[in-house]
Amino acid sequence: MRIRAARIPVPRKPVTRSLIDQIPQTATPSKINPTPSSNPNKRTLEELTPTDLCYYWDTKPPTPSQLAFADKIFIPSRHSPLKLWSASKFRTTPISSIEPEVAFLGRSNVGKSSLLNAIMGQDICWTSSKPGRTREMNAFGIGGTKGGEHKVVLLDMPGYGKASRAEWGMEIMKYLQGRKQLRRAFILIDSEHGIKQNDAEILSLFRRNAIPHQIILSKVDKVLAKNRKQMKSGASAIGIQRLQDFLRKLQPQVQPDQSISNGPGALGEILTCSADTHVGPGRVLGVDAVRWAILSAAGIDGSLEGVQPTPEVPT
Ligand SMILES: Nc1nc2c(ncn2[C@@H]2O[C@H](COP(=O)(O)OP(=O)(O)O)[C@@H](O)[C@H]2O)c(=O)[nH]1
Ligand SMILES: [Mg+2]
Repeated sequence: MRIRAARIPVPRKPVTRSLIDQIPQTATPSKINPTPSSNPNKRTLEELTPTDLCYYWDTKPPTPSQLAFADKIFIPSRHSPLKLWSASKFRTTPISSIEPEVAFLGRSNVGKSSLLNAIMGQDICWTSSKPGRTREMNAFGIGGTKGGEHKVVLLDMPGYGKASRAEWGMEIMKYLQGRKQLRRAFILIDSEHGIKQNDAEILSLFRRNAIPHQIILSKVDKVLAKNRKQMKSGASAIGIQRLQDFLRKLQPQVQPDQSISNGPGALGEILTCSADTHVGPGRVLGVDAVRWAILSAAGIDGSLEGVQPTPEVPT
């Protein structure tokens, strides 16, 4: 049970345990050595790989060279990232572009804009601790060169849920259903809260409309460690196990049995990120795997770039 829940002075509704707290801890706290440097149960943030942080059940985790390739495409330059357009109505979005697009959706305050900034390596999206501040769809071009073309377009969508406008939901769905260039929608779920009712409704809508989608668990620092200070020194075996248990628990919710769920579920992998946890120069926790997922969705795997990821040497 998190102590924070007990501090709420006058709860308006009964205090319920968060999803994370309900997951049994499979490793025992007694195994933790309090001195991280010599602690075999603690991993530095640099050491954490997509296999530790994510859950891949239908796909394979990206290799180190694929991650390096993805990072290279997203390195900021004079021509990338570029803000391309903003629109509050689907009919005002430019239709002429042919570049593959991916959209980022989620409840207000889930961390969409923070993640996009981390992905693009630049504070180009507006972020706020107050929900409902992104009121438009904002499009950003990545991998552009002098000629102005972009390899992929990222869309920051208005949040749904608290402080959002009901008609945005309609506009977003119109966009997602009608947009030929859309390759995948990434749906962010707050790791502190799990799948809320409006997330479940969006997921069901996506399944019914057969829109390709994938889940990213945001703010994963809150699962990996108790607080920022602890997070800085790395992730404990317990924290990683707790995250893996959490991801496994989400699988049937994001990819339910097709015979009962009306349409295809999310892609068979769940990514995680912590947009404000820096892992090294220009590196943010979980972001390399998200970058690779964007490129995979857009069909940019290096084979047409002349910069093929180096094949992995079997060990
Ligand atoms: N602890 C934590 N807070 C985050 C993280 N990402 C974003 N936040 C905070 O969550 C709030 C909302 O972020 P924002 O990116 O504006 O969310 P959006 O409304 O979905 O675009 C801000 O106060 C951020 O600082 C994260 O990875 N960990
Ligand atoms: Mg935002």
